[in-house]
Order: sequence, then structure tokens, then C-alpha cells
Amino acid sequence: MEGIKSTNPVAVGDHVQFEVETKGDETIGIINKIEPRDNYIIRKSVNLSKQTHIIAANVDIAFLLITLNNPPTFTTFIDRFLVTAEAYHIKAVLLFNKVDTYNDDELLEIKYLAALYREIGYECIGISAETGKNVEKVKALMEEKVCMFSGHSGVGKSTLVNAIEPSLNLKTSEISEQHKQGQHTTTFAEMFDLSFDAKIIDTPGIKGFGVVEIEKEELGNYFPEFFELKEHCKFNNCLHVEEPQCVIKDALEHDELAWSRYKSYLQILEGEEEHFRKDMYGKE
Ligand SMILES: Nc1nc2c(ncn2[C@@H]2O[C@H](COP(=O)(O)OP(=O)(O)O)[C@@H](O)[C@H]2O)c(=O)[nH]1
Ligand SMILES: [Mg+2]
Ligand SMILES: [Zn+2]
Repeated sequence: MEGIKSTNPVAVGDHVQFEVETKGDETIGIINKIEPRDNYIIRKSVNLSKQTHIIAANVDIAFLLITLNNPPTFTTFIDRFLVTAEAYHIKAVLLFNKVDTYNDDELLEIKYLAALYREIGYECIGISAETGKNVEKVKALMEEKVCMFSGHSGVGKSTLVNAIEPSLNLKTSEISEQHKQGQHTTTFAEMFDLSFDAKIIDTPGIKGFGVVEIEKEELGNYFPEFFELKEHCKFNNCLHVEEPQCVIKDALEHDELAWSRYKSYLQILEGEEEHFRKDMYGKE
């Protein structure tokens, strides 16, 4: 990997070339080439600060499960997830789960949020992992893809995965049990083949998907609706904060952009790095 010092040369999701060798009655595969990765998700190694750990590679689609309450998912968390997905070049889809539990006001709030994110270009689906509502739509998006499911603890990831593939039931609970008991904080990911030509990468303990270092000047590029406008800012390196003749701030004033998105942008820009890390890589 160019420019990346990784503690693990091969990650879940890697495409490799290998040879098979037989010694006595033992057969082993020897990897001699890792194909270039479309993308990869990293975390900082706990001990070696300069090193990174590749959690997974070649992820096609990352779903974020969102609930309004029980537990609450704040827009800042959603936006950080989306920024990370953009930076990693992974397609992100928002799943508003537990729609069976919401009252009319809450359903309106979901509609508002879904409209906000659809406008930017993100696919949004209201689902119920419990009743099965729109689970078929999720499955349709997963076909032929390597998928990840993220979201706070309790949003319904396991329930959804079980609804998608009931035979995984035992496995997922076993994995999380193992992790609760494990002494090591090391996270390892596993890939599961589903019956309908899709794969799930399970990354226990990761609410979002890893961390990504973003330069201040780059950050606006990962808010697609800002990126679209920014060429019209007076300064081509405009950070959309104090600069005069900033198209992003004009658009906000005219309610053409969402303030919640700008708030998230400022938070990340102002470098609540620690907070960011805890958010995106908190232990469940
Ligand atoms: N009513 C309702 N409850 C749900 C839904 N999805 C998950 N739950 C419940 O939410 C709780 C947490 O779900 P779980 O799948 O363990 O969440 P995880 O921590 O993200 O894996 C469980 O009690 C589930 O039964 C849903 O769509 N509707
Ligand atoms: Mg779970
Ligand atoms: Zn600007």
C-alpha cells in the first residue's frame, strides 16, 4: 500500500492471487499478490500511533442505520458517517429503522431528514427490521455487492441482518458474544456470504466505519452539495467560514442548504478529532 504503514498486509475483502502448496497431508495457500484495492477502511493502531490497521477492503456499499430515539442518532453523526464514506469512495445508504414505532410527529421528522439527504443525492429508505417493512428493498440494493452495516448500538443492525438472512442468526450473536468476552481490543472483521449473491462484512465494535484523516481544505469536497457550489466562491481555497463572497454561506442564508449540514461541517473543521474518533470508532 502506497504511503500507508499498515500493521496487516492483507485485509478482509482483499482480492489476492495465491498458490496452493501441499506438504505431506497439509495443504496451504500462499498469497503472492494483493490486487489493487478500490477502497479500504482503516483505524489507527492502538499502540503504534503512526501505524494504521486496515479493517476491510473493497467495500461496495455502507448502510447506516438511524433511529430517532432509542437510541438517538444525531445529524452530526450521520454527516460524519457520510463524510467518511465520501472520503473512502464508498456508496452510502441511509436506513431509517424502527418506522413501526414512530408517532405522526416522528414520522414527519423522518420524512424531513430523508428529504434533506435525498436532495443531496443519498438514497434513504424507511424500514422496520422487526416487521420486515422494506427489507426487500435493502436486499435488492445488496445484490452482487460487498456490504457493511453501521450505526449506534441498539439501532437494529443484528435484527436487520437476521431479517435479511435468517441462517446467519446464530453466527452473528456468537460473534458479538465472543467479543464481549474477549480481552483484546483488537477489532477483526469477517465476511459472510449470503444466499442471494451478496456479502456482508461484519466489523464488531465499529459504529461508523473507522477514521479518516481529512485536510481542512478537502473537507468541503466531501459535502457533495457544498462541492457543487464552491467553484463560485470568491476564493478557490474558501473554507466557507470567514471569507467574503462565499456561495455556501449565501446559500445557507437563503435556506438552499441545510444548517444542520453546515453545523456538522464546522464541527469537523474545528477539529473535534477526539470526539470524531469516539463517535466513529466507539466500542459497543
Ligand atoms: N420495534 C422495533 N424494534 C426493533 C427494530 N429493529 C430492532 N429492534 C429492536 O431494537 C433492539 C436492538 O436491536 P439490535 O438488532 O440488537 O441492535 P444492534 O445493536 O444495532 O445490533 C432489539 O430489542 C430489537 O428487537 C424495528 O424495526 N422495530
Ligand atoms: Mg448487534
Ligand atoms: Zn465558500
